[in-house]
Amino acid sequence: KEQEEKRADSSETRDGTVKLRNPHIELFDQDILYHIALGSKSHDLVEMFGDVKFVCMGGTPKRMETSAHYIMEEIGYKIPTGTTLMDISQHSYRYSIYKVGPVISVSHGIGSSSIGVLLHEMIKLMYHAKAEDPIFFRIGTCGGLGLEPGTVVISDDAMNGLGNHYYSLPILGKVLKRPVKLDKKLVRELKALVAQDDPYDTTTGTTMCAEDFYEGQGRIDGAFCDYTEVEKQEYLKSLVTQGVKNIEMESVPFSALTHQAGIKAAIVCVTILNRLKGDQIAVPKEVITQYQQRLQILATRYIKKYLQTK
Ligand code: R2B
Ligand code: URA
Repeated sequence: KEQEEKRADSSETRDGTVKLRNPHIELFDQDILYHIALGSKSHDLVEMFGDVKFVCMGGTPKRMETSAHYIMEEIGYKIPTGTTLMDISQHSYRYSIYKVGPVISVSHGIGSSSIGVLLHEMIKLMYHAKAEDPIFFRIGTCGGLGLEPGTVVISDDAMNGLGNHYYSLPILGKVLKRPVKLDKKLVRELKALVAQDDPYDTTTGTTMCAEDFYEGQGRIDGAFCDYTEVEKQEYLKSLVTQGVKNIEMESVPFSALTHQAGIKAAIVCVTILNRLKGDQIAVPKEVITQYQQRLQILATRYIKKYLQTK
């Protein structure tokens, strides 16, 4: 098992910089990262992002801005008095990027195609910037299976709605399957950062990645529903027996594409409801915000520890 992990780790490039597995890019005069409003010629990407060690992704622009402020406070990063953190990609009107020293906080939107597009551009950004050994985190919300709302789940595996542990994408009329792989050592390191007195549980397990929030997650509260509550319960219970702890919408492309790029990555999500008990999200916004802080806390513990040892 250890050897398998070592082999997975060695997919990182030798000098730590991200290698692109696309021969075409180097032949372009400039590479335009359209959805994040950056370009390899229009911007000095090495100067702007060469120091990046962490890329934290989460669903919404606001949450990633808040997260950037939290990280700034925690790592003691100072920006000039009178200035504020800026959304570097504000002109894209798609994703928002905040940078706090070696940490990027970026929004990814909802679902596979949204995070997929962003991952292409963030991986290329790390390549152009010559960033060394960047670690990618996804911090997000999810539906839990039999877990108390507010539980933090560190994914140790991910699967799609068919139970497959790969990311399938139609490319040139054929389905390409890329294996899902998460860094087991990183999962253990994150687990080790759970404090005895954290007033909530943190667990590990498989994350199911759905292509939809409603029917794709077996909800009965969408605009359509062609199954019964009993069928839904049977399905959710079958997921539990497969070791699935939570359901969200980005884990499969995130873990497959970071692995494909040789980038170390982890997914940490907080459950905002127990799907065995219902479908509607009735928790007040403020409570969800508090839950989400738990993810920032864990990610920041890792970031601080990492920065202290470097
Ligand atoms: C969790 O929450 C979002 C849907 O509400 C989706 O992005 C996800 O994975
Ligand atoms: N996000 C999801 O994708 N599903 C949930 O149930 C909650 C958050």
